[in-house]
Amino acid sequence: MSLIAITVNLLDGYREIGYAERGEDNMKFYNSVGPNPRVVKLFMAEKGIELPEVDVDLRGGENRRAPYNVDVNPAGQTPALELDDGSVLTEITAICEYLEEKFPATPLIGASAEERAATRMWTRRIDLKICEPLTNGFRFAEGLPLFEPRLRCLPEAAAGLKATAQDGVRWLDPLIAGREFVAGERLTLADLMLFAFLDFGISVGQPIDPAATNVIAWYERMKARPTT
Ligand SMILES: N[C@@H](CCC(=O)N[C@@H](CS)C(=O)NCC(=O)O)C(=O)O
Repeated sequence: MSLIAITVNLLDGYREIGYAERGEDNMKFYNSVGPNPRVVKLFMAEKGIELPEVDVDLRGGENRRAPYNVDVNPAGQTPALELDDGSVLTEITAICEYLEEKFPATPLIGASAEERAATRMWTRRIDLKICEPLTNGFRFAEGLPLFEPRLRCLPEAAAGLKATAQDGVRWLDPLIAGREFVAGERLTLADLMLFAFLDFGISVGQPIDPAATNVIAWYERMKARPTT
C-alpha cells in the first residue's frame, strides 16, 4: 500500500500535513466474458467490493495482443487486478486471496487457519477435478475455432476431458450431501468457483449430470443468491 500526501491549501500554496494510505479505489479490475473473471466478480459482489473496471475484448483477442499481454498479463488471459502501486496480480485464486486480506469483512476464504485451509483444499479439488477439464473440454471442441490460433489444442482429448469433469461432479456429489455449501455451513471461494464454472458448462453443452442430485440442489441454491 503506497502513501498519499494530505495537503492543506494555504495562501502561499499547498502544504503537506501528513500522509494517508492510498485507498483501494486506485485498483483496477480487468474483466471480460468467461468463468474466470466471473469468479472474482462473484467474490467481490459477495463482499460488496466495487472497483473500476476495464473491459477486455476476449472474443476479439485483445487479451492476446500488446499492450495487454505485455503490460497487464504475460499469460494473455483475464482477469487481472491492477493494484494501487501499479503492479498487476493475475490468477483468480491469488486475486481473491489478496482481496480477502484487504477486505476481511464477510470472510470467503476463512476467519481462522482451519477455515482458510479447508477453503483452499476444496477450491483446489474443484479446480483440478472439475473446472480445468470442463474448460479444456470446451476449448478443444466448441471453442476450437477461437482457441486454436491461441494455444495448443488437443481436440482428440475433448470428450475425455468433459467426461473427467462429470466424474469430478459425481465424486463431489455425496461429499456435499446435507451441506449448505461445499466446505460446510459457510459460503466460500470454492462455491463461487464451482458455480461460475458449472454455469459456464451448462451454457456450452456440459450440463450437470442429473444423477448428481446434491450438486444440482446446491447449484439451484447458489443461483437464487442475489449476487449470481
Ligand atoms: N489460470 C487462470 C485462467 C485464466 C483464463 O483461462 N481466463 C480465460 C477467461 S475465462 C481467458 O483469458 N481466455 C482467453 C484466452 O485464453 O485467450 C486464472 O486463474 O486466472
